Amino acid sequence: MSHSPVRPDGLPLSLAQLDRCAVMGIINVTPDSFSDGGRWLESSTAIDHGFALMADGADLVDIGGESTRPGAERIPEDEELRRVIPVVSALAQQGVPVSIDTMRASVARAAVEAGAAIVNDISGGAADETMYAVVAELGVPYIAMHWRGFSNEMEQLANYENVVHDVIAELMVRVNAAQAAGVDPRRIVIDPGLGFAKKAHHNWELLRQFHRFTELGYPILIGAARKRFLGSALAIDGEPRPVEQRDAATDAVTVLSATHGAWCVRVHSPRGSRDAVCVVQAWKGGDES
Ligand code: PMM
Repeated sequence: MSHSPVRPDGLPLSLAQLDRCAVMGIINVTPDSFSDGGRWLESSTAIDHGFALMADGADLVDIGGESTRPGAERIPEDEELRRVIPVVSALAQQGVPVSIDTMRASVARAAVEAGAAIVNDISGGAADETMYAVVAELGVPYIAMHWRGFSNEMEQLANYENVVHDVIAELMVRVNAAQAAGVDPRRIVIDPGLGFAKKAHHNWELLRQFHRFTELGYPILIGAARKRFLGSALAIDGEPRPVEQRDAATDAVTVLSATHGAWCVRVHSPRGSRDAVCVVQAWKGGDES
């Protein structure tokens, strides 16, 4: 029996051969992301950080130029391109598997032309009507996240009848539209979008019912890293745990995600998650060594 998670077709070899949950290291080339904003804004520091993430256990890196923190305003397309393309290109040239975190088809295209192997679209195609056609043409794996609106409005959109049912229904609308526009269904990854138009209890309910997502048959990506709901779960006397002290909690989510069959976890600090996914794999019996 295979213990490998369901993964998308079309991955670079190093990821296609992986028999465990993959660990994606995050590079936010932004001045204002909630956890690492401003730290990697210079291309050279972002590139160095990419190599450091790989040395620290990441299997791939996710490069984004637009902050998605609640309340953030959008940036112009040329600014997004200026931030991400040199970083994508330098890392991809050195053989690092790269995914591009963007809601813009033009940025996705430029990044793939610069060497990116995966498109990670937090809007699941809802922010740019040309995204699906471009992804279909590029032929790369496509991560479609559940999303209800841009960062400056998402706090007001966190209302659900039944969060698991609603998120799956809305995500499937996007996935079906992607397929109708020519995206290969075997290249689609789904992501419940933790923290995006979701309150803490919504995130926990989505994680609690992880099996409802695996039942859909698509590979799954989980992005819980250092998010606010983890800070609240660790609060003492109502004081949330500070952002930079949430990595152990992130790694705990990694253990559970990998146990439940996630294809990939997206994290800031890969070492703990890498160790965690190796332990889960050994526990499941996937490692014969
Ligand atoms: N979260 C953030 C950004 N991009 N992409 C996917 N697929 N899933 C996520 O949960 C996700 C994402 C925001 O977190 P950050 O500011 O720490 O990068």
